[in-house]
Amino acid sequence: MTREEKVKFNKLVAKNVANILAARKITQRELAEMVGKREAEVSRWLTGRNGFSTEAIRRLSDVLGVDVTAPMSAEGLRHVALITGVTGQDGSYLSELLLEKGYEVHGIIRRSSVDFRERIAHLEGTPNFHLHYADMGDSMSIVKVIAKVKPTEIYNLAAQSHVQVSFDAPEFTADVDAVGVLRILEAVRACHLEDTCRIYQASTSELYGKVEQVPQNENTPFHPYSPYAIAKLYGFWIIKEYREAYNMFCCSGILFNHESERRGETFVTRKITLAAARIAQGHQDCLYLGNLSSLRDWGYAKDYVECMWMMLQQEKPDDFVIATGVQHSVREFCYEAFKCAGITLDFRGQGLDEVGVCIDGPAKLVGKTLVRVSDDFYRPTDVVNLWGDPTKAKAKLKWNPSKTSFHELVALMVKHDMGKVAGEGAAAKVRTNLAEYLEKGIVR
Ligand code: NAP
Ligand code: F7E
Repeated sequence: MTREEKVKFNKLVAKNVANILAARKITQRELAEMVGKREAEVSRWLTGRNGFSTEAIRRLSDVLGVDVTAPMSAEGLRHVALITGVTGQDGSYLSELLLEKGYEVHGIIRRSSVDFRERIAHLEGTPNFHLHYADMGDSMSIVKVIAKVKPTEIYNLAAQSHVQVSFDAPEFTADVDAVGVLRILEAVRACHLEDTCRIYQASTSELYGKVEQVPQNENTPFHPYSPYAIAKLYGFWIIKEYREAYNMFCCSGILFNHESERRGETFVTRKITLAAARIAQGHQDCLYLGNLSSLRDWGYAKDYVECMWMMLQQEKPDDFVIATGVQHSVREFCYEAFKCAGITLDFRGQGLDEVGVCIDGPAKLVGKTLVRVSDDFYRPTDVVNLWGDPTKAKAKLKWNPSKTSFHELVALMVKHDMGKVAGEGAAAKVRTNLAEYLEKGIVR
């Protein structure tokens, strides 16, 4: 440890011990008796200036029954989060948020033939950030991690999260997205943590599917419309069931689409922002999309992970719709993204014949068709009218759905991808070329 780290460490231990004493109404004299030291010595410890010997830390941890070196809340409670899906878009932002809040953060990762975990690479090696191998399809691996980590909060974000892919791999999607939730719940019970561990389940606006009401709130009936949504419906209900049957603190966040610079490249927003950047820089000729009229309520992922945490800090477990309350079409997202890349599009025609033509921008692009529709990107059943009503989250969680506007979201994604493409150059060209895309089996 450097001198600076030592000072920080001593301060943390001193603060933890002081918090525990206050929460449990233990005096310094009583603590001195418990550890077999003079009160003056204990008093010096608590200033945090003199430092703690290894022996002092062991004694304090023993008598107080808690690791006094671990991050804790002001009430002297451990703050240990386990995040499944830590390598994903939301998992990476949530890790950053919880680390900032002083949590000990543990994440579940799967073995992959490629070792680089792009979204969390900057966190690896950070104190308080730990990774464990497990798989949502493997009960024992989940039990082992939960038994070892003893989390106080679990954020279950792991999922096969691509709707189109759920038509291609429906059984895997059901196993991970539905039964996986049950595995987490049962593991918590098997480890006897059901009274102390709070659980967040990543539910989704896809539950509303073939919508029966707009905008959608917590009372809107569900009509799931894909294998993904049907698996997630099981997750939603099993969370509710364990809340009622076993009095467990389980919450579902019914999150509407949320995007970012870290969004997977085959979701429509990121596919568009990357394509706009590549087309603007001459690395791609045309962007092929599916249903341009599909409507979504798009928010910024960084704002949404805050809500996950807020839900678990409530007095009572509950479910919340998280959305911006503003709706746009895929076509509008596309127009806005190209505009941010310096290209003005005009959409002409209908259905499969609709095209986006450049009417203003770099001279070599004006008059060219830059967006086309391909039925390869249409789904067997598509959800086309999602629009969330975040009134409950605003009132109860005091969450601000307007923190990042649609325009700001598109702009920050395009800015990021303009930089990424400039850095990668032509090497990135093949990734969104239609033939390559299909050939790689990324989509049907
Ligand atoms: P994402 O980027 O696709 O991340 C999914 C995560 O799940 C990845 O870390 C992935 O690991 C992990 N995972 C998949 N299968 C697994 C398995 N068998 N065992 C262990 N881990 C597994 O998704 P996201 O956008 O961050 O979304 C997070 C959660 O919110 C998901 O449950 C999603 O369904 C839900 N959701 C998302 C949105 C949205 O708009 N983003 C909206 C509503 C709900 P690898 O990196 O190894 O693949
Ligand atoms: O599609 C249409 C497509 O794949 C949005 C996941 O995070 O949010 C996400 O699911 C819309 C659909 O997201 C293309 O048909 C048109 O109507 O970006 P997406 P999603 O299906 O809404 C929910 C809330 C989740 O829970 C999921 O985990 O855009 N669309 N053309 C296209 N979609 C894609 N992917 N590619 C196209 O070319």
